Amino acid sequence: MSFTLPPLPYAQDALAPYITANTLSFHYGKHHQAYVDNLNKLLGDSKLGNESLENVIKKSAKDPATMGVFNNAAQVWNHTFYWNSMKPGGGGAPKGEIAKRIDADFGGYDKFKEEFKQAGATQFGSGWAWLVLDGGKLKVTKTGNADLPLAHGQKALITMDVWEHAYYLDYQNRRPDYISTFLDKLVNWDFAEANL
Ligand code: MN3
Repeated sequence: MSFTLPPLPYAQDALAPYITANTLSFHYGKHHQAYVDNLNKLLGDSKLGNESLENVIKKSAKDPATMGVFNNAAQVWNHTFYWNSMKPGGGGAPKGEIAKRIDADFGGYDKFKEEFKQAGATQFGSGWAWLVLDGGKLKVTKTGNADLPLAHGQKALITMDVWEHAYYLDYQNRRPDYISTFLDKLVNWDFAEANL
């Protein structure tokens, strides 16, 4: 069995002008595809390849001998989760259960926003900013490179890619502008709520 690239949940130009089709053609079409291809190459005929992607991630985490498998498997998972963390016409403050939980655990949407922006802006080098459920409480976290909440016993609700390839074609070095745009125009709260 081998892993395949899941379809994007929208057209490549659907997030424009905030994230352009040009960015998605590279980020989804080249980077995400490369993680899938590398993972399949590294797994070869190994039995691990018959497991779910989540199990491959859990079983390869924290062992230096399987670091390549972990990095590529986690990046396959992270990117699929990231595409779903955005939608055309998304962004702004959430409604419903997720809004209540954000109010309860952060003291309001503005406080959450500040923390999430800070996490994304201060992740040194490549990585991810997350909204996670950790021990029944919502938290903002950041991870380096391919690392992800699943490897830390947390449940991911939303992620934002802060590797340069996620924003450089549209925002160059302006990572804070990309982060603000993600929150104001793109974030998919329906997805976060479904993950609760
Ligand atoms: Mn990426």
